Amino acid sequence: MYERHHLMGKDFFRSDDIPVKILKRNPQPDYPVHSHDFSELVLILDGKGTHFTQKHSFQVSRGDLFVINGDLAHGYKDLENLVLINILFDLEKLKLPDWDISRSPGFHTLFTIEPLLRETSKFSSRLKLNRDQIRYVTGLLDEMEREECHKREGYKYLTASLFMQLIAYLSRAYAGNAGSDHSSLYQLGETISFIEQNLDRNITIRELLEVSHMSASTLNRAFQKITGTSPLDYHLKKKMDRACSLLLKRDSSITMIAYDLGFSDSNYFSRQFRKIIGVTPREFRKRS
Ligand code: RM4
Ligand code: NI
Repeated sequence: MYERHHLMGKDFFRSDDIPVKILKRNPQPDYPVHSHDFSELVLILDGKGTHFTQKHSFQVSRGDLFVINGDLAHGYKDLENLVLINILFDLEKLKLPDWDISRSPGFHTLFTIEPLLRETSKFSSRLKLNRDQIRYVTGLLDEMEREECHKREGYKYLTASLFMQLIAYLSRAYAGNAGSDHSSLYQLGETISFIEQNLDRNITIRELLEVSHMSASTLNRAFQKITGTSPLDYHLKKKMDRACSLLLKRDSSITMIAYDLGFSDSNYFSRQFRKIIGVTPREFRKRS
């Protein structure tokens, strides 16, 4: 058995620096199972080998791109000249603006769904970049490395924007590359993006089954694993998150906010809000 170890962000990102770092492994040596308190985006450039988690392993080769969420234990073995680039990052510390990325199915697939379902063999697929995509992505990564090296004025700001560019590009690539083998993951991404785009009304489980192309039990199980709740509860939770940000803006009444989120009865909205957030919308607004 390997000894398990935990890598710490503070050993890779300086405290006054931006929590994004490019690490080239040429070659990547066999590496025992470990976890991190940061996440890792991996692009395989050359060679081959086995990437493994505690329950599962898969062969990697050029063009494979996947995200390892911090607490997932993983490692590499049986490597033959494996060359890869790691992008270490900490999304919580980065605090990037959301804008429209949460509407992108590819984004959800790559950054939430895949990392969480990687342990389930049914969902073992991942994004594979083609030659042009690899060229584009390595170009962005080279630029990020140069910024880090020279640390010229505004380099943190620029690095954050390059990283956002990378995320958006890969999210799009997921849509374009979604072949049959990873379509079930991507369909889950589409389902989450459908939910995000329909916070202004009620949706039915039937609609979700249509978007996901899954049976009710598969969809439910996958959702439990990804979000810890059922799809409809997740929708409600997202509505309430939006309600919170609308309440903070203070430019519309509680009744208006209820209507904007598809509630025809603002008392019912307030009760649901309280059930999920713990206080009524009025109290929430008063306290903040
Ligand atoms: C290792 C390997 C690990 C990564 C560390 C930082 O060589 O690629 O996955 O977490 O580097
Ligand atoms: Ni790692």
